[in-house]
Amino acid sequence: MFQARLKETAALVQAHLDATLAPLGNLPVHRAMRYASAGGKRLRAFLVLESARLHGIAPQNAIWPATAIEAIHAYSLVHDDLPCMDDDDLRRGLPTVHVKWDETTAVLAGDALQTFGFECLSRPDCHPDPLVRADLVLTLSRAAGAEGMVLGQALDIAAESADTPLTLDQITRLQTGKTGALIKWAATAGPLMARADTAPLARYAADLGLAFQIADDILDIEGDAATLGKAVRKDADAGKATFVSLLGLDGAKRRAAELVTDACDTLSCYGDKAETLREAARFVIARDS
Ligand code: GRG
Repeated sequence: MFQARLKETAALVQAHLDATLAPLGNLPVHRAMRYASAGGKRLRAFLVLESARLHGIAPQNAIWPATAIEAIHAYSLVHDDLPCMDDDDLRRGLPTVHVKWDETTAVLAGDALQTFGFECLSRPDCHPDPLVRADLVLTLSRAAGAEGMVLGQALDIAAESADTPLTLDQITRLQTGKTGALIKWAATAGPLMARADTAPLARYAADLGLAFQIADDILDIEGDAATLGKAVRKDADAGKATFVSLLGLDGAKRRAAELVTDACDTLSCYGDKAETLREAARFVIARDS
């Protein structure tokens, strides 16, 4: 069920991105936006659509926050790949934007994908109630910004030149921002749109986000570069503290499995209706890309 829903999500989001980005021109920045927002697993969009489905939100409304979160995620990857950040040549199996075009185009395409994400949330088609739209914008701004993803990225960059490796608590705080904040927003988009309690899905997503990052650290060691579509062993070779370096490979796998069990238990209030989200949590630590 989960694999089918994820595939369905990928097709829906791609079609929606194609339609909404088509009216833009054909300058390098526009082509780079289309290029950078194509592909990927679409896990964050899936979380939006599934949490919306759980709360009875119509798919034609939920597709807007699903597209928004994938645009913001794409911007973060384009900027993360820049030479001044993680300096990567390969993303989703293809040359990164600054390699295919140049750094200026990559910075601008990332900037424009970010503003496009917020535009998606602000459009009346996203939700009939302007207060709900404003709340979606407010919460995603916080998740993506200086208290969320950008904070996580800044802590990660600061750690590279620190004298001592980060502790487990520090890595957890860093990753809660860097990877976790967007995942949490995606999973709570449904209750936000329905003006319902976000707490159960926020707890589920906090565990899921950490499990996702631990799985990413494990894939950096055990994964295959061709399957992942990006370089591997970058963290290990740079001597960076990760969940694997701190917990060991087996310890990291055990911790990820515990987090997934906790994430699934948190959804008990939704009963069987949340089974696809439970499957998603199990997928996050079993994935090979
Ligand atoms: C530049 C402000 C700024 C932030 C960048 C998210 C991020 C912060 C950097 C990405 C670096 C990275 C590889 C982090 C590991 C976790 C992660 C976000 C992996 C990529 O997400 P997936 O696996 O990618 O969902 P796809 O391609 O499937 O969308």
